[in-house]
Amino acid sequence: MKMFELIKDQTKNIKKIVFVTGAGISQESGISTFRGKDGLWRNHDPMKLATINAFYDNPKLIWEWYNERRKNIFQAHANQGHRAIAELEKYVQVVVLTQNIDGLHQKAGSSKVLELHGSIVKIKCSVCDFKDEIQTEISENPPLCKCGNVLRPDVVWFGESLSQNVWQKAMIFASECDLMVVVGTSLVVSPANTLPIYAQQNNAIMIEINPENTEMSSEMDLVIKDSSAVALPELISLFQRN
Ligand code: BJW
Ligand code: ZN
Repeated sequence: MKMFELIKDQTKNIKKIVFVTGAGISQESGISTFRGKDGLWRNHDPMKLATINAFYDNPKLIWEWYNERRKNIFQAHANQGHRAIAELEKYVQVVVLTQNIDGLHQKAGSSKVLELHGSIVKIKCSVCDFKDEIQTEISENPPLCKCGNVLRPDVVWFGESLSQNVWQKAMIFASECDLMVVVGTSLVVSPANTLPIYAQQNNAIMIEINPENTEMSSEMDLVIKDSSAVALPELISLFQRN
């Protein structure tokens, strides 16, 4: 691909790469994105479902949404995009900062993945400290904790803080990288959408892979307006030739 030639000469100097990924990277694995035309779930706006108030109002509805997503995610396979990122670890230091809860980067073999918004396999009590990981379907709806209160997905909803431990590390990785590749995210949700700013402050090379423009597109050194399953293997091949 012609556009990648622009950074080809610079790949030798790149030691640390950070990928910031969002729902778009898993779109080609059959997992819906949040915004845009395929973002609706049974006429519900995911942006209204992904809140703690929606959960307290109707835990059964929210669990129905997550149960359908669990089923779909558990049978999904990593795609060429996830696999290309995992492959790149053979050549250079790679960290993945993902907003996705689907675990597909890990399935593809990436070893350093920080899950900013939690994970589909994790559940926790809405009241006590109970936490668990469940790799199967959950039949009870809503599932209850031993303490009698409702269990919830251990994911980060609007108005909730990210795990401070995960976020601290994410900021550090972002501010120390030489190249940041922002893939398949609309960059509308904070604080994840501030990660490119930390990389810019370190004068990192900035690349975006997204068929659509985002608010950060004009700040990028290179914008690849293509799907991630097509663009990522091309990008990674530049490092393999070194
Ligand atoms: C392709 C492709 C292909 C397609 N190849 N690309 C007012 C009130 C309260 C809070 C706020 C407020 N104003 C701002 C806030 C903060 C709020 C926020 O940012 N809101 C904005 C919407 C305005 N953020 C938070 O609340 C965060 N917490 C926080 O800030 O704590 C401090 C705080 C405390 C108290 C009050 C206020 C602040 C938490 C955010 C949690 C987000 N959670 C979710 C759900 C996670 C669990 C789950 O998955 O169910 O995270 S929402 C949803 O959005 C999910 C995603 O990770 C996240 C980002 O979406 P993403 O990944 O970018 O997906 P899309 O669909 O938006 O974009 C897909 C992209 O892919 C598109 O660009 C396509 O073009 C592209 N694409 N196909 C490549 N094949
Ligand atoms: Zn409990």
